[in-house]
Amino acid sequence: MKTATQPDFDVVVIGAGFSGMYQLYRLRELGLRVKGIEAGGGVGGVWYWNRYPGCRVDSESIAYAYFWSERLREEFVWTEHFAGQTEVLRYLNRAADLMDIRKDFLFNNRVRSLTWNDTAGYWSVELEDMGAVPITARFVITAVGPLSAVQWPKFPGIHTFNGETYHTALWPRDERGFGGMHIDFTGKRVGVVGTGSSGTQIVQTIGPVVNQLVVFQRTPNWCMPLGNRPLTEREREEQHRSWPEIAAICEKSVSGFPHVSVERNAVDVPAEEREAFWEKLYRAPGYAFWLANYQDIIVDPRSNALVTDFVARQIRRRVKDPKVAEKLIPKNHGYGTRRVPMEKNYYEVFNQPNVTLVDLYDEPVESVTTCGIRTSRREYEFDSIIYATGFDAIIGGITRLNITGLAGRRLNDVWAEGPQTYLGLQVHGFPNLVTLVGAHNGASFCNIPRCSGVQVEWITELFAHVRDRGYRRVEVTADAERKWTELVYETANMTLLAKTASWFTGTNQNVAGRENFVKPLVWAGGNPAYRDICAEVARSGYSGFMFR
Ligand code: NA7
Repeated sequence: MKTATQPDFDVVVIGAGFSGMYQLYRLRELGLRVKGIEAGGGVGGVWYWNRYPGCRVDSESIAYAYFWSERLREEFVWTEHFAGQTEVLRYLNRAADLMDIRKDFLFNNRVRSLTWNDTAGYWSVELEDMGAVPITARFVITAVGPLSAVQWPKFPGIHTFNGETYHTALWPRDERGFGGMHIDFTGKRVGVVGTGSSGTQIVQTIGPVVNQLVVFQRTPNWCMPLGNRPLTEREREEQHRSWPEIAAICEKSVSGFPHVSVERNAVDVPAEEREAFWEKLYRAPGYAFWLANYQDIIVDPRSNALVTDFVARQIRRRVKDPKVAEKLIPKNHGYGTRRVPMEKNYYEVFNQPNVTLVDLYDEPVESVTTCGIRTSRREYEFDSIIYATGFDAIIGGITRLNITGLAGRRLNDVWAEGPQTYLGLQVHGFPNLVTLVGAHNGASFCNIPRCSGVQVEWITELFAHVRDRGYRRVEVTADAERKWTELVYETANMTLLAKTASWFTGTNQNVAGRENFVKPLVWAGGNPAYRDICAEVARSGYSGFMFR
């Protein structure tokens, strides 16, 4: 029987995605009593839920993986340079087998609230499916990922539509495997709302088979060719042979991907040379154009204007109708300042006669009707509507946990003006709570499997420190939090990202009060710098942390 000061578990980890699974595994190895809670019916996190047609990773498969597991790297066969969702989820399931992790997770259960009990010195974790009895844990680690709080638009009448309604992030599952349920859109009239990464992938996938497609676009994005193709046996062998070099590039690159920027400024390069370089880069796979470009393209507005002009010309070249091309070209932000969706023939879909692009700035949605979507101009009738309207990114996954810390303070109130954290890992006044891949931390604007792995190791060291010294409580000082938050802003402000409305800066038209919010939610100072800072904090005996 548990006593008032003896919680059920040492640590509860919320989320069984890339980071949560590995974190739980490492803490279990330390000998801690651990429990995982996962809303989905299986492991995989974002790859469990997002099973829409065309869903695929935009990072090189081999580097979108657990770097720590040589065995997985050796045995898992990636079939494409950029794996599809089914393959990524299969990979994560194999990783779960190897870590023997499922036995420690409670699946199909969502956390309703987290409440700090200061007298007992532990967290009460209230679950949706556990009646009135919460479980208790000395520590809680949220590993909910930046993209888990699904959002729907607040269109009047959204529930009245008589046809089929889908959300990309809640796609029906095919219970026999790892993919989504096959839904035959052939010959159907389909509306897609949203043109982020998910919208782009779904539009290019179903565009060629539907009878009629209407794409409702609010903010256009600077989409880039992904350059995916099957991996040949020889390429696979080559990747394995050169793994140490690939890993070393990811280690030193700003973003944890196998792309490193060129140490020259675009403004200093002669126009002809620059143009030739960009032509070549535009055809290179993955994030090369974004991340292996000149070092100043998202720092110096003059360079950004040059690169933006180049990409706009590509869109004009690919889209036949100049009016449609202009609608697809972003006017309110430069290239690379928001997440760049990766595509294959996305722009060409708009050359098809059965595809219509609706610019929601010109023609806002008034309501969803029983037959389709009514805008300020007309009603569009559909058999199916697909919402690719994304997430309340970074903040939503954490605030939806309804966290109450010391003295009854709610995290949602503390963060009302934007997150405040120390290292993006802890919040003052919320003892023993760790936000893995949370706001302000180095893994959220990075190759998450790679960067979260580094963070998991750091947190594991912290827990070893706590265990070895018999501490029961870890919290951060207000001063450390203030300084870190300032540094996050300062660092991000050196880039154009910080000045652009996007999910990196918390802007969200669907959340009251965040419509015009533009504050950096991510550490934009690069992965190596973040790693060094964390290492230095550990070396100093965890400055900024208080232990008891
Ligand atoms: P994103 O990138 O957040 O895209 C969501 C899209 O939905 C985006 O185009 C939004 O336009 C649009 N949206 C959201 N709400 C509305 C409403 N109310 N009306 C019309 N349009 C709306 O989510 P994704 O799922 O595509 O991708 C998320 C991440 O996953 C991506 O960045 C990758 O890292 C992988 P807006 O831009 O807000 O004007």
